[in-house]
Amino acid sequence: MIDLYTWQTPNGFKVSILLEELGWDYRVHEIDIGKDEQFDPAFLKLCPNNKIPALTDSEGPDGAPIALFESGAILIYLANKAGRFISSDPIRHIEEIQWLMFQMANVGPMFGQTYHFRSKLEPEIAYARARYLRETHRLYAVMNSRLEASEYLAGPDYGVADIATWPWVSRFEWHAIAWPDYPHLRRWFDKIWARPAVKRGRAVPRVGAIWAGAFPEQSGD
Ligand SMILES: N[C@@H](CCC(=O)N[C@@H](CS)C(=O)NCC(=O)O)C(=O)O
Repeated sequence: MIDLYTWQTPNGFKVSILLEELGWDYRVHEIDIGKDEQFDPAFLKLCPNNKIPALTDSEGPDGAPIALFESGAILIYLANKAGRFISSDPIRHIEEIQWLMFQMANVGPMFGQTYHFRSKLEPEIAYARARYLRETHRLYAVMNSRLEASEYLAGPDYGVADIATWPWVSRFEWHAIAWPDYPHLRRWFDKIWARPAVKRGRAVPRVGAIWAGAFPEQSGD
């Protein structure tokens, strides 16, 4: 049995989307980071870095249980176990890992900082706000260029790099973007959002009022 410890955030959605794509049974454990549940000693045993997501699999490698944290590692683990959403061809495989690392090292941290500083009002952080927003827009442009040349981020096939990146772009209303500047990214975004598994995974954990699921056009501010 797979147990997923998660919350309604982009890093959590990555794993629930992949599990929904795989169609595997899994139990969801809500870790409300707004209530600091990520610091609970029981959760820290699974993730010493006090961040969701974490995952346990009672049937890990060689049939032994395994506990994992870091969303990128969890995606690689699940995709390898399934033999899906990551290619076994050596070149395709490393391209998938490359774009997954691009998400883990760039899109996640920079978009996260943009949200953090744009949600604060103190004037002394104007520099930080501008710096991270600029970096966020640069990353939107990198993805847009890549998707002009490629159907999906890592190549012709939908895979873990897309599953890792899509939830972060789905928070585009935090990023003051003008969608007309990124037509290829928008094409990719809408195509992935049309997948039923993505809609199901984006709604995990199902707590409180779930976001309505309609993506309005955004012209920036
Ligand atoms: N690199 C980590 C980042 C995880 C992460 O930042 N999780 C956030 C939610 S999206 C969190 O749990 N924050 C709680 C905290 O920092 O205390 C991963 O990809 O798993």
